[in-house]
Amino acid sequence: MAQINGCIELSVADGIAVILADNPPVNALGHAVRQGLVEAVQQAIADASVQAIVLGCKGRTFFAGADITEFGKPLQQPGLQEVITEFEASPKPVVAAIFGTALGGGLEIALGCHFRVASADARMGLPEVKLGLLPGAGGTQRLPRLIGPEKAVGVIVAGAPMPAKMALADGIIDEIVAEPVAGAVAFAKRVLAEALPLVKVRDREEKIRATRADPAAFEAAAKAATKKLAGVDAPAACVQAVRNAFTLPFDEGLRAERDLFMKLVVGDQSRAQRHIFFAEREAAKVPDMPPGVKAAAIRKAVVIGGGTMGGGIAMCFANAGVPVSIVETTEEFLQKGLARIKQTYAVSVERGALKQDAMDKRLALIAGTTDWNVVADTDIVIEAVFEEIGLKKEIFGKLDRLAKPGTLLASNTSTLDVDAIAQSTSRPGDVVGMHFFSPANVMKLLEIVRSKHSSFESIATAVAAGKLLGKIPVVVGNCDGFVGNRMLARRTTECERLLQEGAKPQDVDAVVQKFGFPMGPYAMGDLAGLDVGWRIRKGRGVTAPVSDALCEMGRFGQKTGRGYYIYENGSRVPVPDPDVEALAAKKAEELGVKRRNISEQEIFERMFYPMINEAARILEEGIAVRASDVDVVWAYGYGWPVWQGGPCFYGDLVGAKKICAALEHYAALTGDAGLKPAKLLQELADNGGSFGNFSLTPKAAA
Ligand code: 3H9
Repeated sequence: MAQINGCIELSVADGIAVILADNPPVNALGHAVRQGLVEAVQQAIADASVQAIVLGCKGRTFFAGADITEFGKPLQQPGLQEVITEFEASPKPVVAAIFGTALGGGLEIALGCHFRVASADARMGLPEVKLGLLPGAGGTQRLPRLIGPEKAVGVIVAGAPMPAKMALADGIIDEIVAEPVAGAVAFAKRVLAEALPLVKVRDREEKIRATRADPAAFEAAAKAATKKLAGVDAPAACVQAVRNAFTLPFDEGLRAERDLFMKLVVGDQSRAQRHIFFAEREAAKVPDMPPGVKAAAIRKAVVIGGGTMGGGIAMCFANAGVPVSIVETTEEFLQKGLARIKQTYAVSVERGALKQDAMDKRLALIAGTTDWNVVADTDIVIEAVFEEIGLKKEIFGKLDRLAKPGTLLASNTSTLDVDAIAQSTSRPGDVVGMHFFSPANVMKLLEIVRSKHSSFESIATAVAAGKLLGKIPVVVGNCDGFVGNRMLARRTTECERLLQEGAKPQDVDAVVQKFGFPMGPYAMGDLAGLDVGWRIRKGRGVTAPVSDALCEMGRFGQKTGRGYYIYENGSRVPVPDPDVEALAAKKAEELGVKRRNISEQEIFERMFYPMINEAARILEEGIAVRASDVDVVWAYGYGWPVWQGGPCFYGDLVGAKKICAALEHYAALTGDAGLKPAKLLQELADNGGSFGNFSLTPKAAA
């Protein structure tokens, strides 16, 4: 065996050269890997004893793509396209041995091999679009030649990986094998024995010929794939690159692909999406966590409260294969809650998103009871009852008496004081907040709220539980509304003010949607139910005159057919309502607020800058330890478009100076000192700093 460099080795046995990469954790195709691969394949080609070559990986996966950390830096040769060309041009057959996740450049290098085998549980795909990119190492030219441009455009624009079985059916791989490298070696020997021709994917024309003659089906597929992606650059570039596969000769298509890739990789959208990729992985890391702290195993769970949130959380456990019991106060509430869960699963089955037997398995994992003693034998309890501190304290007192030592006691509170909840037990260290987002079984974000008492073991267990449930955990500090809702409150305040000052809900929603949010704040309020915020306001003794008046009229949003908008006959499409405008005008008059035309620019700034300002306060106080954590919260909990990178990333793009100036203006305009620039934001403005370079020790550990 020859060690080519730190990550590539080459061995020859029985006339077959095996090239193995070892670049933990995911065998990303970084510079050393690319360099080693070229050297290895050239040696194998030059070695007269070698008749065929196998390309595989050590560790947990075949190449999971190009090394994303290298993007945006000067390319160190050889580039991935050059590496692939070396393999493709080999006069000796090359077989890729796929396992784990062959993604992006990983699949592209496999497509440059003459044959591909994969283990049954392997997954492969071209997810570059999720990083704001397109496959830049031949994927857009080779995949259409294997599966046809119509299918390829869907696969590349969606960026979703496919299982080996599907890849086999589509002709992406040639065989499913029990063990990747041994299977690939056996396959290579068969290629030699049967003298199979070495047809390069680049030379295959049969799947693109028909599209070249009549591209109508391709154009329709491209339109369908990009339907909801207006304003995002990468999907359109993917489409153009795949179109090139049947309109241009291969080498020209490859050059055009590289040009499109280079343009995207330096753009703000891809930078934003790459930022979110790494931010998501960073968010669960707790900087002051001592080494060696272990998360407790989660084998059984209890959820207190079978309402919408409780039911959704119970579904998360069942979906992850963990038995869960729901505790309710009465049999009637319990049955109602269980029926809602069943109904939610049934809708998924109807839509074809879930198989009936999977639904049955999940339902079998969910039990319900009115007997609190079930708490005595569980690893985690998540309380999901009404947002009422007295009630929560009472429940935690009870949990304290009943739960075995070491059980993680979590509250799904969205705003309340987790320190106070923890103090209602004799084991405050075991208490954390686990704030799920609605619908809990769908939304990826999980805010893990560490109180000043939370032990590191509890935090680690909560993070591990979040990952087990397929969530993206972000560890945050304890304050009113934590990270997400605290920032949202700033936007909500501006929403009320803008109505009084003369903006219409549809104008504001249009601005927020144009930025890329799936919904504007008023349509969102109508969907969630306006009574929720009304109740919270009443509890806190605050008013929002227009919104309060709507609620007093029984206009709670979609569920009552009227809210900020009208919803006729059960429709979910918001229709603007002149009555709301009239109501806003009336309230403005009562309050002495002068109404005026409000520009799109002002709406935009008032929707986004106060939130960015609040993010700065949140960072100052150590409620979030990284600006990127704030971005993850907004991307995964509130629909902030990933190609806009999150509030802090976006704030850096605009620049703290510009935001501070606008905030000073709006603070003067509204008389709200809370709109004045936060200390940190002002510092960034004064010193030319950025959120991206901000760091702070977490509050709880300070
Ligand atoms: C591409 O290929 C472009 C080409 O078309 C053209 C080029 C010219 N690079 O996710 P995990 C790190 S674009 C660098 O927690 P899992 C990750 O940050 C690429 N680093 O593990 C983390 O680091 P840390 C197309 C990477 O088991 C660690 O590895 N490929 C890369 O849950 C573990 O990651 C993709 O988009 C990378 N490519 O999931 C695939 N990938 O431990 C992106 C991961 O310091 N990767 N890291 O936090 C994934 O989807 C998942 O990581 C994967 C494993 C499914 C592979």
